[in-house]
Amino acid sequence: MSRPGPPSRTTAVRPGPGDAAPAGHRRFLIRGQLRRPLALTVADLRERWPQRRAAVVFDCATNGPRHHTFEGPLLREVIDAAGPAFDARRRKDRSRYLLAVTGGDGHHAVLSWAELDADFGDAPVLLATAMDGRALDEAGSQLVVPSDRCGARYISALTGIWFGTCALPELPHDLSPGRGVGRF
Ligand SMILES: Nc1nc2c(c(=O)[nH]1)N[C@H]1C(S)=C(S)[C@@H](COP(=O)(O)O)O[C@H]1N2
Ligand SMILES: [Mo]
Repeated sequence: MSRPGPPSRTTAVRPGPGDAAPAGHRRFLIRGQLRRPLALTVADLRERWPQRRAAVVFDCATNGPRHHTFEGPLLREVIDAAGPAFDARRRKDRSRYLLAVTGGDGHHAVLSWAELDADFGDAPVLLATAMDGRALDEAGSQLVVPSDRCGARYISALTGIWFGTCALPELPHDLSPGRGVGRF
């Protein structure tokens, strides 16, 4: 005998991007000023790009030093596949772009494209597919910034990367000495 009752929450709640997918099939989104935004699983990161390895040490104010070995593609190559909106032939144009990287708990941090770009900082920043030999399909990808001494940008359980430029705040018209300095 069926009992009347409230509809099950699973039919009433609309899942957010990837929420309903089983762990390991969750996608994180690469969006922003891109010609081909991407929704990727950790398996996609492993299969579609060459894998690099980085042995890193990073430090946390509360936890002390951490030693890990990560594998995964270069973030630069993944963003390249998404078709950045800049003029690739012009270094000055490339130098204006930012990436905001977000974890599942809301922790986020920014990188500049120039940190990654081979003509500027050339940092081998990875989107990890494995940590210390264990696949990250269940946990989610992790940002790896080998040149960072602090752990804050080793963002785990990635849910998204935004790529683009920021509009500068408008400058006041009056820039005479002593006027407005410190307010812009
Ligand atoms: N998603 C997420 N990633 C994060 C953080 C966080 O709060 N959320 N904290 C960062 C900081 S401040 C440090 S020091 C390292 C700590 O890494 P551990 O947990 O492996 O020691 O994770 C980084 N990645
Ligand atoms: Mo930290």
